[in-house]
Amino acid sequence: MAEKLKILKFPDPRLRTVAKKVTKFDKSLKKLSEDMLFTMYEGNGIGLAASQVDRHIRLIVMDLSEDRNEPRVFINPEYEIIDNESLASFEEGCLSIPGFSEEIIRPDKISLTWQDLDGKIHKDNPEGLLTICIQHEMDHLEGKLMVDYISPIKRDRIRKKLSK
Ligand code: GNR
Ligand code: NI
Repeated sequence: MAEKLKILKFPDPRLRTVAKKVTKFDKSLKKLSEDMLFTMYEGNGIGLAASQVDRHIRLIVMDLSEDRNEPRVFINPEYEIIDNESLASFEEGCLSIPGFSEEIIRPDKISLTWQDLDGKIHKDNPEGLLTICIQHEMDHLEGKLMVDYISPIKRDRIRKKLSK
């Protein structure tokens, strides 16, 4: 059975940890990804990075489907920006920063490589929401958060609110 994991909340310093590459594609990795998907669905999120559940490895889960029945797992993801001039703005939220959303501008032409739970390598040039979500999640793996893109004054206001 999948278990619900505790999601770290900003400004928890553990969210600033840089995640390590996954090297063992074993049963415990599969179990963690199932628990993360369960936790993501419970929180009505579209993505979740292992960093958010205090597991500092390069693992991301996602489901962008309307019916919430297309779970995806990305391990050791890497992306390259294909076109620096092509940008998209999207109102983002984060399960680690509850009650807050902000328009974030990001590159929207990227090429992506990742591994699946068997260690098999995949490549794709994603489109739309996947492009945005994977960058948001990969920021988590680098210890970076949405609030790092906004003004320090706004960030501090959110920090105070969530520290209560
Ligand atoms: O649930 C989430 N929604 C979302 C909306 C726009 C851009 C990114 C996201 S990811 C977020 C879940 C989360 O915090 N993932 O790290
Ligand atoms: Ni997030």
